[in-house]
Amino acid sequence: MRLTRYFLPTLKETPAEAQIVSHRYMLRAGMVRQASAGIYSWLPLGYRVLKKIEQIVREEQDRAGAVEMLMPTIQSADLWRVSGRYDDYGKEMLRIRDRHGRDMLYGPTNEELITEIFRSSVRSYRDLPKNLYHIQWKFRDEVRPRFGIMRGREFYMKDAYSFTLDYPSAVHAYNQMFVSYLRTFARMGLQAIPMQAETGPIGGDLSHEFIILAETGESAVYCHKDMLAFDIFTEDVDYDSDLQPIVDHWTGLYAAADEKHDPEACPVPPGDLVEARGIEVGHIFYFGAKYSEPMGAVATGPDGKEVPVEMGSYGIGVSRLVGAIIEASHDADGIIWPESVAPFRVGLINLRASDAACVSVCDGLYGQLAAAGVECLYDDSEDSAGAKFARMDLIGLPWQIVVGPRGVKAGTVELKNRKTGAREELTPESALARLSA
Ligand code: 5CA
Repeated sequence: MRLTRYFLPTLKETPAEAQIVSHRYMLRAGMVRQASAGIYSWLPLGYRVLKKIEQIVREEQDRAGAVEMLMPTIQSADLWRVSGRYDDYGKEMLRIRDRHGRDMLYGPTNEELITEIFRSSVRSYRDLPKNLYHIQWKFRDEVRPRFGIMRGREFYMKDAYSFTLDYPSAVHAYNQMFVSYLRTFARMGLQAIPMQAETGPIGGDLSHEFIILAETGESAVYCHKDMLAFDIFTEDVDYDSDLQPIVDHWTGLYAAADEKHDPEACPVPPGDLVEARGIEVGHIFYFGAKYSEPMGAVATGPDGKEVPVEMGSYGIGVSRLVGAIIEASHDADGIIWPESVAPFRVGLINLRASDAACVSVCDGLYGQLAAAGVECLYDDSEDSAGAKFARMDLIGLPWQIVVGPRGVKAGTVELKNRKTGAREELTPESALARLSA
């Protein structure tokens, strides 16, 4: 993509309303623009990152055996009356009345709707287990939307719902999501710590939040210090095998989110307890028959008896992850994207857009990178060298290729690694070979 054709409205000044670094950099890097409180437009650069994260989430859900579908954002209030949550959800739910006077709502989550779909189609244990998910916008009328997309009112979530016949298979479905979450966050370069959690309006009695430690995190969290030294989880897993040993390993040491932490009952000696702040990027729940019972979602078991199905739900904050990754990976100059979610892999800077030799080298590299399938943002603008360097550092692409008149004369370009800052002079061909590898 040529910068002169792109839309990258970067800001020089730090917007006054942004209190945390991810919000500041997302605004400055032209990734999002606030439409109204807690509601954002995703500008091209931010949208590319959102899509990359979404794709990793999708691949790992699919790998774990979940099946993708899409439910609407607007739901009928009727189903929520049956589950009892139409009243329970309170002011966080955005309620809408259609032209016929029917009560509708903008979905804050989808337990009711998926249970309704399930109950009308599945009758027998032979159709179980199932795990259905979608990646869809949600709306929660948060009292205090803040920190940009981190706590939005409209936000993008992956939510999966498992249906099983009995408790052991429900635990297996829970474990599948637990393990897939470890892999999902690891692929984004994040160390996510599973912590015991309260279930709030979703309900149930088994629940873990996946937390990224960050000073700016909204949640106070507590964990055994040895958890911080766990290697991030990248193993290839057979999701049909017994996953309990992996889950036991990750839940063997104490880790709890604020509402679940009881200082009196905490088993960790004070010297070993880390008190920190964290960002909740995922939350998984097992809630048995909480929805299937009142909504009549039943299946017949091998013994011919009808029972309400066992359910769990599993959320990932896809849009929140964009901010969480920035909180975990940045420096004073800007964002440092992990390769897996970077909006482009390479930023190609032409230091002298008016110089025919520089243009020729850049155009050549740009064409060859495209041919090799390497995503490249090509700064072909007339801006000053300083402005170009600052912008490229701010938007945080993993690699920069800098092409200037002096190097071009000597037959070289400069390759810079955004994360380490390491720079190397090499021929355009070698730079290309390195990035295409
Ligand atoms: N139905 C369940 C699981 S699918 C559910 O809704 N869980 S949740 O309430 O915990 O939300 C799932 C994830 O969405 C959270 O872990 C968080 O990462 C993200 N999330 C929740 N509220 C917001 C918000 N206001 N802004 C951005 N992300 C949010």
